Amino acid sequence: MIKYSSEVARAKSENRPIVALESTIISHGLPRPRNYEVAVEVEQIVRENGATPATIALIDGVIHVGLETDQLGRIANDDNVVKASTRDLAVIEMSKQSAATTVAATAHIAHLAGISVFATGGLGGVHRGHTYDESADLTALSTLPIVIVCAGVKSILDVPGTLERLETFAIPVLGFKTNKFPGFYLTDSGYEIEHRVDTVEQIAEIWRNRFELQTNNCSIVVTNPVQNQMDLALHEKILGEGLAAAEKNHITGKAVTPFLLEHFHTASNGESLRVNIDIIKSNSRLAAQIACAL
Ligand code: PSU
Ligand code: MN
Repeated sequence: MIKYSSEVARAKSENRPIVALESTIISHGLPRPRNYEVAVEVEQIVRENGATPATIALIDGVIHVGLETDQLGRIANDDNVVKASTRDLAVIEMSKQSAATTVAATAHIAHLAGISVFATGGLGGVHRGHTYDESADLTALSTLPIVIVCAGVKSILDVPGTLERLETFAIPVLGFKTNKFPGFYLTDSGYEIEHRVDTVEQIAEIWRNRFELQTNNCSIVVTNPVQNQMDLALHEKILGEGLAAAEKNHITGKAVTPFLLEHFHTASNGESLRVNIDIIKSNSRLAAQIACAL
């Protein structure tokens, strides 16, 4: 059911650390042509930090764990690539479409493939103002034992609402070298995190403790704040305009997040793009280090 890239197949057979990478950020989160370049650069960062990158996507209905260069190019550049969450996977296998996977779907496939560390930019979560718009990322992470490295949840979301949902799902949230919950484009969302860790060895110890305590049925969220954040006033202005534009244009369902991210990249003249790229690179580096420590 799963096709592995030669690189990932080798790492699996030699039992070496692997980092799963999602593909919706490539197809629907970053503009062309930077998206392809970033996807390649992120994989290289994982390798330089001692792990094997496994970018996950569906090509012509087949689940791929690890993409060859031409397949990465297809996910980045083909207009027919759809955004797939967990519920879409079986349908896309049947219809033989190509799809990029969200955090939820990527985490699911990573777990099937025996990979336990995963890097993304910002998690999905509870959307502002829309009571029932809550990313399936949250429910997926509530049932999958993996470590996910992110810069918090996307700042377009209802951050306190999302933190409450993470608590409900008993998903531990760790601040890497911080007690402030990161705000994706911003270093600090304005909300505190109870648990701070300063080394990857501490994360590995928590991972092992969970197995013994049998509190390992869900994910561990490791949050890694961006160093050089977006200008705060610019962020507020663009966010307000973006939310209003989404409402005015009746953007709903899975189109909401790509719409708002695209609005940010255009309206900020590439400033949010710079930050988003910093985030995904830094998270991939940390994920590789965690994979080695596990
Ligand atoms: N992080 C980013 N850019 C993205 C995403 C995460 O920096 O585009 C994607 C992830 O794939 C995540 C998805 O799962 O956005 C959330 O979409 P939704 O809100 O529709 O669940
Ligand atoms: Mn949604």
